[in-house]
Amino acid sequence: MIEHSLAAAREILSRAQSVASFSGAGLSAESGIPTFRHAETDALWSRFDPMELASVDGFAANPKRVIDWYNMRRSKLAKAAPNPAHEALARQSKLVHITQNVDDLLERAGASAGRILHLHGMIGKDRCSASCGREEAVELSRPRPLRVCPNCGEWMRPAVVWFGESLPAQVWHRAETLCSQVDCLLVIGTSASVYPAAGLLARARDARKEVIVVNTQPLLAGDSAALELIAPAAKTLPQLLDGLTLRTL
Ligand code: BJW
Repeated sequence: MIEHSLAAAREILSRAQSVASFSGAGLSAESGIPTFRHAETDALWSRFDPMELASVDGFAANPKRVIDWYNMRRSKLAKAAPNPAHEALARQSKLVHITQNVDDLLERAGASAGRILHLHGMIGKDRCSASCGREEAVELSRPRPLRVCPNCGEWMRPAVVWFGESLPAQVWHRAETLCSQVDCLLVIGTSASVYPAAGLLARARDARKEVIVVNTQPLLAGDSAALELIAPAAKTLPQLLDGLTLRTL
């Protein structure tokens, strides 16, 4: 069955003039990076309260707890490596990758940073919580403890998008535009439950674009317009993509 779907998906991709990828935490799961909601794994939001750790109010209530938690995740990411799914995507050098992931595993796999749209920011950067404009790169293996902004004295915080915060406007605009324009959206390892990012999938489906989903669990029950490959990304993406030359517009 998966072989049949794989062949059908390759056929769709080889016909498409333009393709973009749209990924979530499942893409990095096989690198040992926990997902947020995947029931079968040790998902972050099954162990931690998102409102305490990924919201402005949670940070204001206990900034040290939030920074310590992000630093724990940074140390883990420093020891992780891209998996074959990142590598298969990175080999498609003309593809644009829209990702909700805050890790840098696509970059480390060799994808060009200019072709990666990080909708939810990057864990490898800090920024001033008062938005004075200060940004600093973070050494993942040696993240610094809670500290104040050297410009304005407010707390520095991870440059990621928390609940209730807007996505970076230009990145979001580019992603939205792409999803209306490409012939095919390749959706990898996301539960598509967090908005507005999840709306990209609906946007592509509404515009009657081809949608191919790679996920270990069914995502689009009953949607005959989309093709779902129910399988792990690290095994599936090389089989799906290698030998094809895809481009995004
Ligand atoms: C595999 C696999 C393998 C596993 N191979 N597959 C009520 C109050 C406040 C806000 C809201 C509200 N109701 C709705 C909202 C809006 C909210 C939202 O959508 N909430 C929903 C949860 C209901 N959204 C926002 O707040 C956004 N901002 C916004 O809307 O601004 C406007 C606004 C302003 C003011 C008030 C309200 C709105 C911002 C969202 C920011 C999300 N941030 C996070 C944390 C980022 C930083 C960090 O990393 O710490 O982003 S949350 C988390 O979820 C993270 C992810 O990017 C995001 C999506 O998760 P993803 O990637 O889909 O992962 P999972 O774990 O859900 O799924 C993994 C999938 O992989 C599963 O399907 C597995 O099956 C699969 N899988 N292994 C292939 N090997």
